[in-house]
Amino acid sequence: MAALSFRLETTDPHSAARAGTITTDHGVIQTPIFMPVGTVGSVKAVTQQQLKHEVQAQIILGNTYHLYLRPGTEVLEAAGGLHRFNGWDRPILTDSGGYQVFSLAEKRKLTEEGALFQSHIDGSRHMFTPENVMDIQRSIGADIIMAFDECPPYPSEYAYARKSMELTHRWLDRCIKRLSETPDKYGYTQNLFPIVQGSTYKDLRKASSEYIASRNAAGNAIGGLSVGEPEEMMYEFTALCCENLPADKPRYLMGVGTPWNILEGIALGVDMFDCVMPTRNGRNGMLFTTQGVINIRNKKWASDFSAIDEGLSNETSRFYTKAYLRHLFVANEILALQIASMHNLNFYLWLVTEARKHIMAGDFNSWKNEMVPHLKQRL
Ligand code: PRF
Repeated sequence: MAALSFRLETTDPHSAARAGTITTDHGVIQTPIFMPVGTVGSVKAVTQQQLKHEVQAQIILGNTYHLYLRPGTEVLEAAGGLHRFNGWDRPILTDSGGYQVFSLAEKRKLTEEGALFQSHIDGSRHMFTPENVMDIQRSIGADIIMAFDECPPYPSEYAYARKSMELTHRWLDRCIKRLSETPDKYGYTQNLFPIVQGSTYKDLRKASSEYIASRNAAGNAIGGLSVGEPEEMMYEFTALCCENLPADKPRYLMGVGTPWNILEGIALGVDMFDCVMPTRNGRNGMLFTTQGVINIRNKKWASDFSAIDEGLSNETSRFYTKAYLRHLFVANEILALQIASMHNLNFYLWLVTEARKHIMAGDFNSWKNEMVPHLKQRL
């Protein structure tokens, strides 16, 4: 089995957007791509069959933090890895746990060695280190393993941001060492993506991008953005990182974002995105559509018998009406969450597929500039 490879197919003449192909042992990913988040090994309210056949997701995410706490690596190893456990036979990427420890766990403490924390489930005590986080991701069976990093909050003082970035770099070296000393767990190649940090300081972001680039990994990620900074600032720092990361490796912007954030990210040279927004906001009744944003709980949809989104070809988005979906939300029906999640994922996958087509056609930038205000409209 072979290490992940990236083939750059087309570069947009009027922006930094690219179309490419990532090849993994679990199949090919066409970029730019959006990766649905399956925190505990399940994309909430959506089945693996729906993800594959209707949403046409090419890769999904899992979280080390959640999967380690439940069901635990013993069960995952006994199953033969997460692919066998949940039946998803396409690529899987796992986030490394550090970010989740700081957003979810109780009583966490950071040291040079790693992160001490108490489980949000039962209060039990655990320690994540770069070494055991690599071992856990191997056991989960991720095709793409994220390095163990620290994501500083926004805003952070310069001195803190620098120390944190240096710690992330030292942790990266420990991740690389550990992976090189341990074999792939299930016969296919498990690839490490390091993560750029550096908060909102240009010199730190540049230094971190250069350091990460020097490790010569199969792909690289940009972390520490979309943590509360203004949108324009996120774009500025995404651009700076992209400019300093190698062009011949995929670039992954972690935890981003809205449909317009994704289009702007693509224009800046990002190839991969993930976000809970389509599923989480969907469960709250917020729908992203080809015509703009809808709050489906609003009374105005009560007798609107048009399809959820005529602009998509996916069955769920065309088959059910806005009035019916509103009714399901108002009546607190479980099906509301399923339809809304499916629709939003259909839309996100449509968005990146369209972006790819326009990059290939050479008119991505003008299309993007038209789409951004259009998609932001509140209907
Ligand atoms: N690091 C990791 N996961 C992440 C982030 C990060 O900085 C972010 C920030 N947007 C989301 N998910 N490991």
